Amino acid sequence: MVERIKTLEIEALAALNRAKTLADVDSVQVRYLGRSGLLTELIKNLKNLPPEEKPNFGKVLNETKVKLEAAVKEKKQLFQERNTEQKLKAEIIDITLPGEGVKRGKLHPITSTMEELVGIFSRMGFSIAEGPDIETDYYNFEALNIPKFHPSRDMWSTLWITEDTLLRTHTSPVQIRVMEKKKPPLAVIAPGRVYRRDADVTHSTVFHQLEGLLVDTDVTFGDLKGTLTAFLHAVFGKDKKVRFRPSYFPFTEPSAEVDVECVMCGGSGCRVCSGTGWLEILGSGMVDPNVFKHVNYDPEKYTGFAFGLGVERIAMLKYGIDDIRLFFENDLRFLRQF
Ligand code: 2NM
Repeated sequence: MVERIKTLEIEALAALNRAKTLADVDSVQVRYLGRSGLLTELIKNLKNLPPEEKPNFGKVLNETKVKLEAAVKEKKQLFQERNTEQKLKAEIIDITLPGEGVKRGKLHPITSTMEELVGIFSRMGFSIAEGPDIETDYYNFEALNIPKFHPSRDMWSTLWITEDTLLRTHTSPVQIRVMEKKKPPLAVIAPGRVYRRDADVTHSTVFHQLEGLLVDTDVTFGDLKGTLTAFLHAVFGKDKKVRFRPSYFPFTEPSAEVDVECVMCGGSGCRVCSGTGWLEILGSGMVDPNVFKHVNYDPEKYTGFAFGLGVERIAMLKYGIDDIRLFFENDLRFLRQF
């Protein structure tokens, strides 16, 4: 009997030695120490032995049981530690690896140009106004002294939506809406998208305008000249010559176009200025009394000047770009250069 117990012990210890995983240890435990394990069965059998043999066998069985239990426990601990170690090793994060880096975006050249131009007028005291891209005939034309069927409507290559609605061809309707709501004195600029049925190297169906309006008592053409000269000097440099040329717009009288000395050739004449030495930058004029009548301003009491410019044209001159379409293609090779 003692022999059998010893053999069992040796077998069990050998099986534990061969164990490669926690599951192997578990099965050894079940086989020898489980509820119907080999050792357990022997212990259960104790009660059938003659009384004089019980103490000795009981002692040996118990010693073996304690020994095996300790061996199982030790082996389990070993595997558990090994498992934890492996898990930690697999989860290790190398904090010395270089990071992904955040790719930095930048403003579109039209956005940054618009911000620069708006900034100049803001510092002069103009406030910013905005309005809808889809307008009515009234705000885009009628209120600006451009009646239905008038031949001057041809100038705006309009994209019509219905008989009465259109994509605004300029931001002037914004100024009409401002004048409807507010009494003079006022000084506002209207930056925004405008639309015309026109597309080539210098014209885009969608482009951006910055228009301005100043109304008060006793506003003169001299105020217009001073304001727009200061603006052009801020954009192109104080050393640049500026000139005012008579022109025509239905909503201003008198009207003038404003030129700046060519920034490409310094006025000697080149391809960009068509050999004239001058670049046409702004349209402007004194607000026509008919416009004031539409917004219930008394033309006998108030005078004002207004102006407008194309943002793409300024950006093209600023950056030496000869094709307007580059601004709308979103080619990163182009956009990354600004
Ligand atoms: C221009 C040129 C001249 C203009 C006029 C007005 C308004 F609403 F006050 F009548 N807004 N903008 C104006 C005047 C625009 O752009 C070439």
